Amino acid sequence: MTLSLKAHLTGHIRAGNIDPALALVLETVAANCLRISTLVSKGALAAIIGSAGTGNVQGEEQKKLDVISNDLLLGGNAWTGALAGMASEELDHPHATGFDDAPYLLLFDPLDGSSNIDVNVSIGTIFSVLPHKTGLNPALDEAYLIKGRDQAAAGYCVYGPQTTLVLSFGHGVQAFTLDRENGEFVLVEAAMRIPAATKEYSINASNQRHWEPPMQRYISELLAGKEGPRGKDFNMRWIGSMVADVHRVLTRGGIFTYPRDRREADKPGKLRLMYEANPMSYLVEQAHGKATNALENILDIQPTKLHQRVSVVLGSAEEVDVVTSYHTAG
Ligand code: AHM
Ligand code: MG
Repeated sequence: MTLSLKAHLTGHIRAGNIDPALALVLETVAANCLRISTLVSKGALAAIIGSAGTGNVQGEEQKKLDVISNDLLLGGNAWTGALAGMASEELDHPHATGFDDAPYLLLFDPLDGSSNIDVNVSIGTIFSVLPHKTGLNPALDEAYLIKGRDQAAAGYCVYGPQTTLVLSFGHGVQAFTLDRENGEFVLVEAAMRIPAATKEYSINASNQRHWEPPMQRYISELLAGKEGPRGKDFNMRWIGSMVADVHRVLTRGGIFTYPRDRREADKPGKLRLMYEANPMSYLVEQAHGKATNALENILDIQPTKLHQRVSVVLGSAEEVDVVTSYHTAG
């Protein structure tokens, strides 16, 4: 028997594991991801390929699909009455929905892996749901500066050969594949689990000369294989879309890292804490993996800025422990 996302959420509402407002938020996000997935699958036929000719708050070039996905998520999630506001990687400041007393805030990277859009490689949407503290103005950045540990839910939708939604609201991690004919997400994995040990790693090796010494040491030991101090061969996979690289880690284990490097002292890594690192770290912990910024648990970082960047090391616990120990030693 197949179980739809809706049926899954309804079951958890009955069991007291999720409140109806949060379930509505997740269902609505999924419905909007379905719309993005339809556009992605049409590619050039839907005129979504190429640059939008604009830049985002971090000075990065925006692709047409970045802008379209952002608008779609903002518009499509505003109506539920469960969200007081939304913050996006593509917006300078948050967007208030008008429901100032609503219990939740939604944060998203509308289209992760922008460099892969035009070449037909997996991309995705990453999202995080935070509690909205009554009294805090949802149009202001401050309302969103909450630790990842306090997320009410997190997830992503990967647009690959299949469109798969992966989410957690604190009761493990579930994966749902889109059944296009019936227009619904169907449960395909009830409890994703990252094995503690792995032989696979994921890093953009072209930045190697810029890494700090502990990361240089770690990767050189993996490259040394059986003959090196780790005593086993490792394989390398790098898609270049965090959402797809982390999906592989959640599916079969591995370690994914986008470390800080020595180029820009004031920029601790490329990835964004609120839109990428926090939701992915929440999923990874729920799947029995670990996530640190090479020094401390990502979910324990107190955010100070909405668009803050962070170094990311996540996945199979044994490897994350090794990387973190090299960075914290002496
Ligand atoms: P984006 O959100 O603008 O797509 O940027 C984030 C992406 C991640 O998906 C990926 O891990 C990383 O940037 C790849 O960056 P690079 O190609 O510079 O190594
Ligand atoms: Mg991204």
